[in-house]
Amino acid sequence: MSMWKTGAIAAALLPLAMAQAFAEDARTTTNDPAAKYQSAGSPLANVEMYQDINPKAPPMTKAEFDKARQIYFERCAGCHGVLRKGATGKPLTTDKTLAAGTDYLKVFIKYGSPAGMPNWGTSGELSDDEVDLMARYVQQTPPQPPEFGLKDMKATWKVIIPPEQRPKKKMNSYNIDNIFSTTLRDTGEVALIDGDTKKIINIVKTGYAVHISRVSASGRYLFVIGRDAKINMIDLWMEKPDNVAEIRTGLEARSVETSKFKGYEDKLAIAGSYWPPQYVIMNGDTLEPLKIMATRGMTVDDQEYHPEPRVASIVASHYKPEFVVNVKETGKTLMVNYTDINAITTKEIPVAKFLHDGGLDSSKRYFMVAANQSNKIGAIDLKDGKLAGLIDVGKIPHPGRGANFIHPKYGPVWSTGHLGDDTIALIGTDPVKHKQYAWKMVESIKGPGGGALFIKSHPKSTHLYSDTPLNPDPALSQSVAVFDINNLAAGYKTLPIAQWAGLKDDGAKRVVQPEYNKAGDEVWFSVWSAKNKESAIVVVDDKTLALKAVIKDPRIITPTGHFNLHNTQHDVY
Ligand code: DHE
Repeated sequence: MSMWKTGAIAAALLPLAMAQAFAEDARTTTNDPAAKYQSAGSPLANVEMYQDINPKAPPMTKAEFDKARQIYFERCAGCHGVLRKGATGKPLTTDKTLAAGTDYLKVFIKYGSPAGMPNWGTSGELSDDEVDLMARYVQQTPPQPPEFGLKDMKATWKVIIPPEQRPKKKMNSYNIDNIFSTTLRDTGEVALIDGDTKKIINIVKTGYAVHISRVSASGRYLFVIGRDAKINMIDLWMEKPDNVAEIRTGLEARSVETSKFKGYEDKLAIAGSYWPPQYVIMNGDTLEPLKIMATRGMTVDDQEYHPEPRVASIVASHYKPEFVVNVKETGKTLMVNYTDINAITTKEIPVAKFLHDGGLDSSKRYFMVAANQSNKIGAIDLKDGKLAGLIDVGKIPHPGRGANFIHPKYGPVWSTGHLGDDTIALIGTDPVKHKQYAWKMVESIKGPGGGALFIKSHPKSTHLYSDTPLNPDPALSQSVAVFDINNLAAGYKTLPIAQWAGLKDDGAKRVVQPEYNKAGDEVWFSVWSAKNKESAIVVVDDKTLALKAVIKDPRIITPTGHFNLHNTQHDVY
C-alpha cells in the first residue's frame, strides 16, 4: 500500500499507535539503493524562496522555514519534486499533509514506509527536532524557486576565448581520442587524463557536483554540465585544454549534448534542466543561448498536467537534424528538430513515466531509454520517429548508456542492470535479421546484486562489465562483475577493484562506471571515496582481467563518471 493511501486513511481512521506500529514494520531504509541514489542534494537548497504563511499550517519562524527548506531540497525534492506535487515519490501537497497532521507525518518521516519512504529518523539522518521541523514544513505552502529565462542565462554567459582567438589547429601532442574526462564530483571539476600515459593533463574548474561530459561531433570540444546547470565548454586543441565558454542554463540540471547530424556538426549545443523544467539550444561555438523550450505539460498515461517535468537524458540523432529529449515525469520523448531555430518543431513520442538514462543501440538508429520507476525500457526509432518497442525489464533499470554486444543466439542486444534487483536484462535490437527477438527481453541474467548503476561492453571486447556501487554490501559495492559474452551461462567473475586500488584510508568507497579506452583493450573504474579520503582510478586489462594500472593523485577527489572522448564522441558502448 502507498504511503498516501495508508497515511491518509491512517490519519482519518487509525489511532496514532497503530500508524506507528505499521510504520515500524517499514522495509525501506535510507540505505536502500533507490533511496540513496535519488536523495542526493539539489542546488536549490541554497536558493532563497518566498515563505507564504498559511494560517492552517503549524507556525514556523523564517529561520525554521529556511532550515527545513534546505533539508527538503537536500534530501526530499529528488523524489517528491520541487513543488511537492510528486515525482517518483508521492505528492506532499497541503491538501494531503494538512489532513494527515503533524503527529502522523512525524511517524512516516521518522520510520519510513514499505512503499519507498526512507526511515530518516531511525537511520540517524535526521534528529527528532528535524523530523518535527520537516513534519511542520510539509504542511506549509510549497515555495517555488524562480524561473530562469534568456536574460538570466545571458547574465551568466561568458565567452572566455572567442572562436576567432582560438587555435586554428591542434596545439598539443595529446592523443585526444584517448583522453578521459573524469568527473570530480565534490570539487566541481573534471580531470582530463591522458589514456595513453595515465597522466593528468589538466584539472578544469566546472559547475557544482558535475554530472556528465559529452563531446562535439568533430571531437574538438568537450561539454561538461554541473548539477547547478553550469555548462563548461573545453577546447581540446589548446596547448593545455581548458574552458573557452561557460553559461548557466537554469538552477538545476543533468544533461548536455551537441548536434551530430551531417552538416550540423559542432553547430549547436543543448542542455536540459531539472529546474526550471525546460531545455535550451545554444550556439555550438560560444554557448550563446538561442532558444528556450518549456517541458511543462500532460503526463503520458493519465494525461494529467505536470508542473515540473524534468529533462533527463538527451542524445543527438545521427539520422536527422534532431535532438532526442527525454522528459522524466511526463514520460515522453521529444524529437526536437533544430533546422530552424526560430521555428523549432517537436514530435512527441509517448513512452512511459519516469524516463531517465539510456543509450543508442549498436546501429545508432534506436535510443534505448529507461523508464526507471516504471520498470520498462522504451526503444525509440530515430529514423521513423516512433516507439519501436516498450519492454518490461527488472526493477528500476539503470543502464547509464547501456552495453551493446552480439549475442551468440539473439544477435545484437542492448543490456541494462537494475537498481532494484540483481538481474541484467538483454534486449534484442535487430528487427531485420533477428526479427523474432527485436524489442523483447530475450534473457535476464543474474548479476551479483541490486544497486547496479552502469554496464559496459565494447565492439572489440568479449566481456560485459556491471558495477553495483549502491549495493549495501561493501563486498559488492567495491567490486565489479565480468561476464564472458560468448558464455553468459557460466556466470560472472568478480574483480576486487577497490582492493586493487590499495587506498590508505579504510573509509566507505564505491566502485563506479566501467569505461573502455579507445582501443577497447582496457577498462577504467573510479574508486569513489569521501571527499576527505583517498580515491583512485583502477585500470584493468580487458584480455586477462588483471590489474593494469592504478591512477592516484591528491587532486583526484571523489571521481565518479568518466568518459573516454572517442567512445563518447562516436557513441561506442
Ligand atoms: Fe546521474 C547520467 C540524473 C545520481 C552519475 N544522471 C545521468 C542522466 C541523468 C541523471 C538524467 C542522463 C544524462 C544524459 O545522458 O543526458 N543522477 C541523476 C539524478 O537525478 C540522480 C538520481 C540524483 C541526483 O541528485 O543527481 C543521479 N548520477 C547520480 C549519482 O549519484 C552518480 C552515481 C554519481 C555522481 O556523479 O553524482 C551519477 N549519472 C552519473 C553518470 C552519468 C549519469 C556517470 C552518465 C552515464 C553515461 O555513461 O553516460
